[in-house]
Amino acid sequence: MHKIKVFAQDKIWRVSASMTIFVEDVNDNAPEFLSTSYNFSILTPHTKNGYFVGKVEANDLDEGINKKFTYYTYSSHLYIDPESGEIFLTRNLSFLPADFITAEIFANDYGVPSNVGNTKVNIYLLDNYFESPVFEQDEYVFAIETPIEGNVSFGSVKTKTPNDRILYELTEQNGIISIDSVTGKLSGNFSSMQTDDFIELTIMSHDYKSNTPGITTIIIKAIEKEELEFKLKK
Ligand SMILES: [Ca+2]
Ligand SMILES: [Ca+2]
Repeated sequence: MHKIKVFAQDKIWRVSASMTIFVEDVNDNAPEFLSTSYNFSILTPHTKNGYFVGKVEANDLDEGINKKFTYYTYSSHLYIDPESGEIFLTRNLSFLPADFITAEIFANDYGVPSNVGNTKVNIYLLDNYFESPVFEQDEYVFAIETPIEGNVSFGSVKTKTPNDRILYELTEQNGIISIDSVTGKLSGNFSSMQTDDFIELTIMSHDYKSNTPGITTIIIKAIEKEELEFKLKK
């Protein structure tokens, strides 16, 4: 919004008027999906027309009409609710030779010209669920030299039989530690940690083919820098 004042003047009179100009939002953002790909699994006996697969979600950073969008897909196997992003099967898939289907999902905004965002949906068709993904260690212990500033990566966790479907997740957020859900790499911002402080957290590994997640514990101990050097010398 801009406010301006306009003057008009002849030899005798001078008049002015204030104007307010509203600048409409420019549609410079495409709807963006929260994830670049989504993995879902279905037990084969459930693959019937109308079966609820899962939900995708996108956001558009524009305003007004430029922010509004609808979901759609060209897949003949899937229907997506244009408003909610909920995905349903349109047919029985048990006849398929593959145990896996993939589809592209789009979100098209109402701006002129409009913008399109996209994501990928992978759906695994299973005869039964697999066992839970077990971590290589029941407990991981990490030492952090204090003082330490900024966000640092300090290690990683891994399951015994890694596959590209496993997702790692912290069971609680403490605002210090974060985990890469795909690689299991750990990072933290330890600027508030003092020597001898320690953090204990639980991490889950989800293979979406499994009913129950794998679980491990990480313990992070803050060690004084000199102490560590001393230990190394010994
Ligand atoms: Ca937009
Ligand atoms: Ca905009």
